[in-house]
Amino acid sequence: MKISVYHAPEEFPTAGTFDCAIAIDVLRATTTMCCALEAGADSVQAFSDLDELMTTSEEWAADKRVRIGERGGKMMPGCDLGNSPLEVTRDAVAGRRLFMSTTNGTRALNKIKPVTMVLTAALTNRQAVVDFLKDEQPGAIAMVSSGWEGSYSLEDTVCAGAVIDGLMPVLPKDWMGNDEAVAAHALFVQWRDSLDVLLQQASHGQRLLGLGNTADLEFCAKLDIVNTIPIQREPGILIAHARG
Ligand code: 3SL
Repeated sequence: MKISVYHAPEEFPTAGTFDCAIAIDVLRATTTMCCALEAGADSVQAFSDLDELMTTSEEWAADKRVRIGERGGKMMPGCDLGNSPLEVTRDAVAGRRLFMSTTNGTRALNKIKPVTMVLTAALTNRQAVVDFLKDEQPGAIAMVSSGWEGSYSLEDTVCAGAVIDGLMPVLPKDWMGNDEAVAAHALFVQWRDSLDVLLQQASHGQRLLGLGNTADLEFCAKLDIVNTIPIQREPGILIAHARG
């Protein structure tokens, strides 16, 4: 395995050849996705564009869909839920498709969707992702942070580092695909015991705290509490892969 980390979707090289690409948006899209699929959602369909989300989801019966729309941390009009992992309960999502558009997370997914193997990671499902990669042994892996509107985010980078740390015992000596991957691992090693504090200090953490999302932040900082990995079944549509 050779691992590269990209700090924003815009940095993902279109010409690169990867066997596996992983979208990361700890605050909060990829945390919400793994929680929703673990709670029994049928699938997640990701959209960059909200109008497209509305049009496509119209084709589904109202009791078979959940519309999740977020911009700037706030729920968008016409949607059923914002982007909180605490709201995707069994009652709210079981058996339904989530139609989801968020500021950065769904953009990252859109960017990597041509890759053969696409999954999403968060701190909450980190160990499940590590176990999956150990089983599948993809050669070249790209971890793509969602960042914030094209720029770096601490929480996504520390999550990439957490996945690398879990894989470390099985990685070859030349596992580092770029310098960002080495830096992501160092960030996780430094903060592994205080991920909640790191998320509170991160700029998007501050933004969410300002909007009153303290409980979401606490939840998103928890390591290895979700066993489900969202995995792409067809471009833009993710289903659950449960850890065996
Ligand atoms: O940027 C995103 O995709 C969102 O996850 C942002 S928020 O946490 O819902 O504000």
